Amino acid sequence: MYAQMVETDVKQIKDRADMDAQEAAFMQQIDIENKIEPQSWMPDAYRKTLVRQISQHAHSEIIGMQPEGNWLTRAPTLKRKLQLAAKIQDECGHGLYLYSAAETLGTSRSQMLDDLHTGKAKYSSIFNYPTLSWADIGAVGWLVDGAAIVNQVMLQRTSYGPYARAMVRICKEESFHQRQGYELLLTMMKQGTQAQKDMVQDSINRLWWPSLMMFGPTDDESPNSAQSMAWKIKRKGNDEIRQQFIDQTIPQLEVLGCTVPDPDLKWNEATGHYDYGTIDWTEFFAVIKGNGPCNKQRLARKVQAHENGAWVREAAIAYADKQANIKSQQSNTNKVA
Ligand code: BYC
Repeated sequence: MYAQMVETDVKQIKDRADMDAQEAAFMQQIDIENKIEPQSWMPDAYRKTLVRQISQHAHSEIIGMQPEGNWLTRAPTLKRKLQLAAKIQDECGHGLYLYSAAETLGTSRSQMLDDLHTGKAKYSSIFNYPTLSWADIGAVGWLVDGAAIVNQVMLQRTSYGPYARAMVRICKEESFHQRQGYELLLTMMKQGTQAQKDMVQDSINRLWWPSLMMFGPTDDESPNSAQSMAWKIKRKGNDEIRQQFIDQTIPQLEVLGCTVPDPDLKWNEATGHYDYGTIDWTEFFAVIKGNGPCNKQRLARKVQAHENGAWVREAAIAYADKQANIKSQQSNTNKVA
């Protein structure tokens, strides 16, 4: 699983002097901040890069429902259960918008799902970690959705119109998710027992580093960043948004009264940012190659759900065929009359 990089032909950035008139005109649209739309001409590699990123983003939203669904039946109050159910439903909606956005590039949903189910397409590394306690639900909302928002706010300005527009609504919903997660943790820290406070700290200890990994490898190890930034698919590099996330999250951590498992984390007056320790990239690459704690379980569950849903797809197709037949019979009758 995940042994290969998705081939998008972007090993090096093309020099403007080597572009034909069509590609130069495309780059000019990018330069002047015009959105690229489904009917616009675009280089094949731009299309493939977007299909790769948008479909992987969609898969992340869909697989991301699993670690949260794990706690749905064990939510401590009705209010928390409703919040969690609403959040999971939102993630599903995000996945569906994003599949639709990717379909405008000429791929099909069944192709994207096949790529996910056969391990060819990735999804966010973070969802290969387990949710072991109720506090993890708060930490997923606060840290995971928090990290996702930093990235997605930037993607609202991505150069491909359907992706940028999908991001606007998604960001609004992710902000709600982030706040519900933080409020959940704050309640446990301010009103909880010592055992509940320990549960919050334990959750942050386990999810802190995986959350930082969500932004992808360092810029010098990121094969796609340079070209994606030249095309304005990405507006900032992986390291810049990771830093932005750390800078905005640490003051919130202090309000919670918790710590992160990083002895090197400290405010740097000179740079105006937090310094932080080295991320374990060996762990990251193992997880994205399919060897994280929950990869096999997540994928098996997804494939099983897809197989269990076959009858729904068949029924929907049969219904659509029946309606189409009725319509065509009616139009034939009208013609005869
Ligand atoms: N996990 O060249 P790079 C959510 C891969 S879900 C797995 O830097 P790029 C939520 C990368 O794909 C939010 N793989 O890549 C849902 C590439 O491999 P391929 C999810 C990763 O694309 C439910 C290779 O490593 N958000 O909000 O320029 C509940 C080299 O990387 C990861 C998105 O998907 C990773 N963390 O930059 C709660 C945002 N990082 O594909 C919350 C959209 C890197 O060449 N995606 N890889 O084989 C992006 O913005 C970019 O794809 C990334 C990576 C910044 C993630």
